[in-house]
Amino acid sequence: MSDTESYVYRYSWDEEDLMSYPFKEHYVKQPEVLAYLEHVVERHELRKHMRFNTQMLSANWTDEDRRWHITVTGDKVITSKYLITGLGLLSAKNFPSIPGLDTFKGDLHHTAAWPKDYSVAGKRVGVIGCGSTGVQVITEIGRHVKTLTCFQRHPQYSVPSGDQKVTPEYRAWINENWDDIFYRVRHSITAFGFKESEQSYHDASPEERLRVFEENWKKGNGFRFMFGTFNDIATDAEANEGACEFIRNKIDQIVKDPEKARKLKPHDVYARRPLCDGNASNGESYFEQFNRPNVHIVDLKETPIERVEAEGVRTSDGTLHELDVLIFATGFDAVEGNYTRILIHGRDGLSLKDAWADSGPTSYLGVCMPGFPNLFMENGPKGAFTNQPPAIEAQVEFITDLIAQAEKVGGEAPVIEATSEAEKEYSVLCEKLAANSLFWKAQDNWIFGANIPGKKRCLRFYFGGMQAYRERLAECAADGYAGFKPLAEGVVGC
Ligand code: NA7
Repeated sequence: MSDTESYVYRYSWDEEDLMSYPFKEHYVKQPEVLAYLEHVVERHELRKHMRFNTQMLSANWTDEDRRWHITVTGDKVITSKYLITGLGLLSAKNFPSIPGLDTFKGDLHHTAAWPKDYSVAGKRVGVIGCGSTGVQVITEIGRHVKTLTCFQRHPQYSVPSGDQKVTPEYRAWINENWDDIFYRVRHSITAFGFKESEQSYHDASPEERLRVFEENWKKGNGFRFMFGTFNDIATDAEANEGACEFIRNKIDQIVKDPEKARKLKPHDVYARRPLCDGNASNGESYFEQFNRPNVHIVDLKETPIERVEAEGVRTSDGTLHELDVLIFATGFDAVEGNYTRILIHGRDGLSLKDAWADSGPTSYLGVCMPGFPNLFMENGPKGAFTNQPPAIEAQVEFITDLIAQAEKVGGEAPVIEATSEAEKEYSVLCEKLAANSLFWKAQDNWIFGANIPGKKRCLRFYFGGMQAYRERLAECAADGYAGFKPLAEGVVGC
């Protein structure tokens, strides 16, 4: 389930389609996301431009012909002037290596490669990972399985999603307000479509704080709880702790077994990717699942996993958690994961992997890399930490205009390349913006590359928000594409 409201988890540029394409619930589920994309492809006759079952193996830039030479499966080489990658921010699976995994007799599944029609009903199920995905899985399956053992490393500040059916009145309101909705998306921090709070936690009385938290808990959504309650939850320690305390109290109120509640309560700063529960069709929340006698929580900080055995998972206290199925909700080798798996060589044979080895994954404006001319990354490192479709649209618009300008003034074979200085300045800006946020204090997660052993620990996003990110792109264009080298012929950059 996407935790962005359905109406802003879509393309903004086809108004007729915005008005007519249906969505049943406040949040779209995977089959609906796929159906929507297929619909857009059909509607705009895009399939003829697509080539399926074709894996990109390598891409090499050559200065001689100013072209990318892209090798794909079947030993075919495609030559192109520009290479635009859409490799996905969260798509290379993180499958942690746990001793004994290959000895497990049951079924092993990663949530990112869920087998169609596989049922967990009546089985003894283990879930490793309680992030966005784990929380959704646990909320959904608790009532169907024989036992559910949740292996949790970090407890989470999860709030209800507030998912519900879209009523005709709600849909009519959306259709009457598309312009305002997308204006708000583009001029906000999160681009989630809700009204972000302009009030400081410090300007509210204790009663008002409680009222606002309660109201937003009822409305649901993690991003709304973080950015729709008060404007300083993500930046001010005291405001943040106010939100944490509210959620911890909720956990105490909901979870009847005090031992389970203790394990489920986070005490660190609320500054990881904000979570919300799934859409349990019986209306139950994530924390309510733990009132079921068949749902157990294992705190991996107290009792880490020692190994996987034929019959299940053995933790350090000697307990064997017997399982038929082990689900890995362990996330992704995020952001650069797919880039470093492919051999992308820029100028002088430099690979993207090597270019990022010391600095960690970086870019100019989340889109371009010095040394890699005419390569444009959709959702590259240091793109906006926001609802993704609007961030992708902003990048598509920027890349399209930049290429159009190059084609206009750059002669037969324009070369568009960011400067190292621009990339460095942009990285410093990203770090400054993140350092103003409490996210900087909670670096032990995928946003900083800390979820995978051996990954460079560093910032992977632009934290200035959607409006500022769009402004940054617009300023670059208005300044004659500042930060790009002058084109070989004509001038795009300055
Ligand atoms: P996340 O958010 O990276 O969550 C992965 C979870 O798996 C998280 O709870 C991790 O614990 C846990 N994890 C990862 N490796 C291990 C090991 N080795 N042992 C135990 N637990 C582990 O991935 P999601 O798929 O939930 O969500 C990714 C994004 O997709 C999400 O942010 C949305 O933007 C959409 P941790 O909390 O790090 O201690």
